[in-house]
Amino acid sequence: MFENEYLNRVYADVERRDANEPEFLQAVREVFDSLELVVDRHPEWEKAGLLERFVEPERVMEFRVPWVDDQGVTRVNRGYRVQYNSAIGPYKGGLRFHPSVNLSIMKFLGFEQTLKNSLTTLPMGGGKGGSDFDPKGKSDAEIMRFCQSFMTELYRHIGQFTDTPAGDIGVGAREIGYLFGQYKRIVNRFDGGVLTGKGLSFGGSLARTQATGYGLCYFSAEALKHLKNDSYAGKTVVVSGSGNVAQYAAEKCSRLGGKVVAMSDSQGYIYDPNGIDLVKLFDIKQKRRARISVYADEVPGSEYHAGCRNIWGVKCDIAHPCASQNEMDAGDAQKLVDNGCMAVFEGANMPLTPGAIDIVKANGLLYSPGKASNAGGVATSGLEMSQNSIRMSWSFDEVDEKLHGIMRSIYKACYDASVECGKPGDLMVGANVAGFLKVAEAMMAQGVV
Ligand code: NDP
Ligand code: 2IT
Repeated sequence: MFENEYLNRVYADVERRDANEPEFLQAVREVFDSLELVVDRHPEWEKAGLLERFVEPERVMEFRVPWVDDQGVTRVNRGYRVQYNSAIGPYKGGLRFHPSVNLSIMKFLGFEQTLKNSLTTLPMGGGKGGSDFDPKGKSDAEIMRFCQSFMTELYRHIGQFTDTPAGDIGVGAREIGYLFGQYKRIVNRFDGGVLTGKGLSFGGSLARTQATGYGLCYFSAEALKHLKNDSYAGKTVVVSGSGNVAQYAAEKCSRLGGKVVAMSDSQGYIYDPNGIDLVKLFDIKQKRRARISVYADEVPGSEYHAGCRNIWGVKCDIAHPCASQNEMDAGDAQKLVDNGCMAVFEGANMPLTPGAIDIVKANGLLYSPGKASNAGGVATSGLEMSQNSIRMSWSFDEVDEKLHGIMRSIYKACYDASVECGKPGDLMVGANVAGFLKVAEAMMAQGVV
């Protein structure tokens, strides 16, 4: 499967031990494909069991989360925290509340987060957590009781020098607020650095809410400029999802001159040939927490179509998948190609299946993996921790400028590594190799731990 025997052997072991974890295997395989280009140069890795250690999370917690719903019925969910790798800093990464959450998804996200955090230039290791709890249709009181129960177990595993969770799918400012409140109550300490994505009144950073979406567009603009001497100006853009990442990606690329004509949720997508009205969209999603179909009910000239995958049939120049893993398969990617799309930049984590990546790359589209292009969120979480440590808060523009600089340097690191590997412009290879080399160096320096 791989040309290198060491990669083959380690991958075969992962495949055997983690046979029931398809998303984790998918993430490992993609990275190993890229490492093929550097592993021969590092015979010391095999001797130190580096890859064997890298594919094993340092620690996995799985726990019961009991809570009582508004009818007085006891419910039980499963909670997780995967402390994947702490070679370059304390574990850092989001919490996901979604019914699909399982160990495979937690591990793939922790694995990706480790490489992503390495690319940010900040000292953060990788972790991820969450629960199969479904926030949809739950009252505020139910969400609060669930978050309190979740934190009642999680608190003993986290801390600013140990592990700092944040948001991800289904976990936004409201949930982080409830989680922080319960943490503070249990430990009797205002330890701001224990969670990021906090509200602005209790230690949150300006621009963290916007950071993943904005960062995605800063990265993409850099790639468009450097590789194609082009920009968002005049481009038609499709953004899947309509959550935190999608909303602010849509806002930033519109500001940079793109026209976003389609967005989605897990049930369907909207098409608005005039460009999505973001004030309306933010009102529907942030204030009313309603389905995206409401947009088509309220905006003349727009349409709603059932089936979120069909969004990839909408003609566009640039595609930003910002919903969830494996949301675009080979057939979807082929539709983008057939419609003349020039670039796919990932906002979500692993939104393209391996088949979709093959098609996008084989047809010469620009492509960036989420671990590079969506790293602005966690990078700004790192900036939130810095502000908490120095007990100061920076202005929106200061944080945004730092974020912009970080995204530029991530792009440069990916591009430089792609050149180094003899694949100039292959940002997937560049991200995997650049992200891994820093973690590898730190792991080698710290001995067999
Ligand atoms: P949100 O919960 O705010 O939004 C998620 C969006 O994706 C919703 O529109 C949701 O639709 C849709 N969605 C979720 N699951 C699926 C699915 N299985 N199929 C189709 N659509 C789905 O999450 P975020 O915007 O925070 O996260 C989106 C992606 O970005 C995730 O992959 C996340 O890991 C990644 N990411 C997030 C960062 C952050 O800072 N928040 C940072 C970096 C990456 P519906 O409402 O119908 O469920
Ligand atoms: O996938 C991700 O990078 C996130 N969900 C953000 C993690 C963080 O710690 O801000």
